[in-house]
Amino acid sequence: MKFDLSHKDSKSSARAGSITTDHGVIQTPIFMPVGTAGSVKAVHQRELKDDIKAQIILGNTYHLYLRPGLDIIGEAGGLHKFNGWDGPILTDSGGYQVYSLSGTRKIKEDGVTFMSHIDGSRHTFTPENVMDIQRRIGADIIMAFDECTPYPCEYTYARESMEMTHRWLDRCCKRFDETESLYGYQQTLFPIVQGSVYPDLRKQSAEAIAAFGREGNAIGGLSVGEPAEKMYEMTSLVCDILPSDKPRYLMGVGTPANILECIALGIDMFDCVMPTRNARNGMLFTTQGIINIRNEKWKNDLNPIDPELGGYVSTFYSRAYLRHLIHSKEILGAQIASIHNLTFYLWLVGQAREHIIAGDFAIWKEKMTKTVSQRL
Ligand code: PRF
Repeated sequence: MKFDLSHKDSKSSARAGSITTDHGVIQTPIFMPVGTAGSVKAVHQRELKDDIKAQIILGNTYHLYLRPGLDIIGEAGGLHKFNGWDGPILTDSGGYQVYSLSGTRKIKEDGVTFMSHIDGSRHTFTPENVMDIQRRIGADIIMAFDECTPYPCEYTYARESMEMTHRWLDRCCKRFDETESLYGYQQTLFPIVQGSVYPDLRKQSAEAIAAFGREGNAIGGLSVGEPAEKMYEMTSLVCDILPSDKPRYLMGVGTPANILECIALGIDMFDCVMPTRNARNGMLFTTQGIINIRNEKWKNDLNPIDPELGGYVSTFYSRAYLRHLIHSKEILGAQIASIHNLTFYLWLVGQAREHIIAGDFAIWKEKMTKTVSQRL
């Protein structure tokens, strides 16, 4: 993997760059659509590439390991071959899903024992086997095994958890470095900063993570229910410590406004289920603001979903038709709304990038934040 920074904004910490992987180049800042179980829900791979212009997608270790399992993914030649997405892929480590999805789980120094949310079977994730599993899934960027602390979180718990995440990282790096890619292309490991909302812990964690000297770094444990101001404060503090010549990935963030703010703080990569999950419930992000397409207001609106955005579904289908589909629980409604929202998210980070390059990012960001946050 190679990271090149091409532009730095003079009035904020925003930057534009590119990440080169063996499956293609990613232009940053970037948003990564979430493909939990090897599929971005309701969107097929050609739409991801041609309509949405996704440059990298996410997969989840937890889900893929439980179903369909590693044997078939391995037999296919890795996740790219299995799901037909030949661009870059990043897999999350399970360090978040294990806590949010599996019912009973036991966290110990060695690892986490949990029950599958699918059939209740018992499994253990350790830093070592999570590296092996991600080697087998075959993502270009794989994530360290961490504990994402909840919010709120007692200081002592947050400190002990962070320290364990650092010890786990040491084990992840050792295992990763003594193993090789199974499919002939490079993989890289990103560590994850934790520390809840405590500035001293975040500082400690960022320094510890930076010292590992990996090719990119992530920030976890945010967007878990804390006020947005806290998230920005922690992100800012951590970005100031993480090396500027490596990509910074803020995990699980966020709304369009969150993304613009965090680009200004120096984040290069984002992922979030919001554009796809909210699409299925009728919440649309547009260039003019937020639309709840279920509202009566759109019943007779035959205008395109978002004429300004461009892209096939956003300019071809009307608001009234999409409203009808969502109300009728038609599968097509979820498809159109998901493609639209993801197209918008990719457009937003693409615009941010252009304005960083043009040198007017700060002014553009203030205006765009207001526009995209307003409810129509
Ligand atoms: N850790 C991991 N994945 C994550 C998070 C984390 O803290 C978050 C927090 N927003 C989202 N996804 N491994």
